[in-house]
Amino acid sequence: MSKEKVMKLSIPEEELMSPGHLACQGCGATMAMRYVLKALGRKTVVCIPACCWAVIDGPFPHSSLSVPIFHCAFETAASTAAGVKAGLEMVGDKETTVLAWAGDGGTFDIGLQALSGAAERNDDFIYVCYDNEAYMNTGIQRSSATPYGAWTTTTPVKHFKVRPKKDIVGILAAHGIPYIATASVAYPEDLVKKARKAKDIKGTRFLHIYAPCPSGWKSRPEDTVKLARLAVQTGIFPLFEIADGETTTMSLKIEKRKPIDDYVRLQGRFRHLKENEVAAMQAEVDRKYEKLLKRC
Ligand SMILES: Cc1ncc(C[n+]2csc(CCOP(=O)(O)OP(=O)(O)O)c2C)c(N)n1
Ligand code: SF4
Ligand SMILES: [Mg+2]
Repeated sequence: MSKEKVMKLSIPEEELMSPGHLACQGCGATMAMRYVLKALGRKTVVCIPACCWAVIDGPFPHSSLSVPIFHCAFETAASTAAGVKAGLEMVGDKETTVLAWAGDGGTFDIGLQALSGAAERNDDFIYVCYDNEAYMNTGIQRSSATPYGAWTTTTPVKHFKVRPKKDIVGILAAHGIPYIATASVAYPEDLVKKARKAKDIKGTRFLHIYAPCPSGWKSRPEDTVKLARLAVQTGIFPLFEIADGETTTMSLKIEKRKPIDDYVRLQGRFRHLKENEVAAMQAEVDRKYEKLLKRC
């Protein structure tokens, strides 16, 4: 018998997303969708509000996804998903996973009311927010997910964003929903594991996926995974899970976090920042990371 080692892939081979989609080169949001669909499988319906992903899948009757898509209004990802789930149950389908798929603008800002309502009712669907930290589809406007220091077209260099990123995970945790996880396109095994875990839980499940955007971050398409990895390794975007709004578990504890300099340097949206401003950013990352560790 051969002693050759066989590597076991934890990511399903089946592709539910085809090439030929309409995203920019190096789009993190596209990688996020590919991994999540691999985890959830064919029996999935996706509800997509206005966002880059409303364009990426292609014009009707074409689609880069092999699952049904329900395009809905910008603010309605969660209420649409709740309605689709109720409709499926009415016709006796209890198996299909309903996936609300929205950007940070559609989640942190305009869709927050619908999401809060669904989370309070514990409606039964998975909500993914792919976070590229601005309203990218309409030309890079600031959202409440945009971090301190970033340039956007509505926070120009001389008036860069001075407010911090909104704590969306904290807001969802306050609703006491059964499952929340952060995930990154740089850690696909962890991402797929979390999406699979979410699939097997009932109630509102929220995945916050970090998805670099070369066009909006003014970064190189080939640096997308590097940036997503640096965000985790610096503590800017830690990977963790929260069960029932209470129990917080780190998925990957970074013993020696990297300084944020490399992460900042690779992105044109931070190019204007002075040393003291980067230092302020670093101090805030340190403070938030220590706070998170205390919760675990
Ligand atoms: C009610 C409403 N307001 C504004 C818009 C215009 N609009 C479409 S997509 C979009 C930006 C979406 O940003 P985000 O949710 O972060 O997704 P991204 O484009 O970054 O993928 C905006 C402002 C709209 N379609 N409907
Ligand atoms: S603008 Fe950004 S999020 Fe939108 S398709 Fe291009 S890379 Fe992806
Ligand atoms: Mg966005």
